[in-house]
Amino acid sequence: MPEKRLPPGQYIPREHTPVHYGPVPRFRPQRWDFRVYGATEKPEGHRWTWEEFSALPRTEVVADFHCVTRFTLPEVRWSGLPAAELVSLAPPAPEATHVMVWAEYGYSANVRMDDFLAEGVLLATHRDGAPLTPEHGHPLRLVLPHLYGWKSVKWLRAIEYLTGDRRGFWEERGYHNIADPWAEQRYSYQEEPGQGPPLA
Ligand SMILES: Nc1nc2c(c(=O)[nH]1)N[C@H]1C(S)=C(S)[C@@H](COP(=O)(O)O)O[C@H]1N2
Ligand SMILES: [Mo]
Repeated sequence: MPEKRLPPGQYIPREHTPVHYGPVPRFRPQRWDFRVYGATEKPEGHRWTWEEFSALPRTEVVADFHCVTRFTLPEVRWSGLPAAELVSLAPPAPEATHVMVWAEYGYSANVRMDDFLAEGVLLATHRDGAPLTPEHGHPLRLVLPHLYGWKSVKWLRAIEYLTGDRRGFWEERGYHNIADPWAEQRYSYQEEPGQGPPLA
């Protein structure tokens, strides 16, 4: 088999263990909703119940998944609603430049609108053909395969359109604002001019 290229500093682990900060939330379908708010075209924003959200169209994406702790999971198969479809169902105001992705318990990650609209970005309900397990984000998570994994927010509850950038949970705690694994954008100090990737 030809060797596939990995982003710099990454390796393929023997096992996969879930990675997250804090406990796994319990899914309560009656209470769950998904919202799009902030700089939306429609001032009142958008809201879906679990039943409504489950009826939205699904697409499959197969992509490598890169965690900043240096492991890469090869060829994970996700299915869900493409983020670009969500944006057409819930259009942003023309001034929107970024999105804040919100999870249960206040975890968040910021992304540029162009990264959110990129090909392969999904609001995923399934992984490798089965519904997400609780540890991997059930019932809904974002998947942004072209950025480090901390931006692939599990237990997704809302998208907030922003008219300017604001840092999310890890971006405020020393991690890079953009998080491109191919450019090895791991830490926030690399955003300073003249700071390259960290030494191994
Ligand atoms: N809500 C939430 N989402 C999260 C995290 C988290 O702590 N909370 N951790 C992130 C990190 S660092 C990674 S690498 C991936 C891991 O996804 P997995 O556990 O399904 O492999 O989830 C991301 N999504
Ligand atoms: Mo991660």
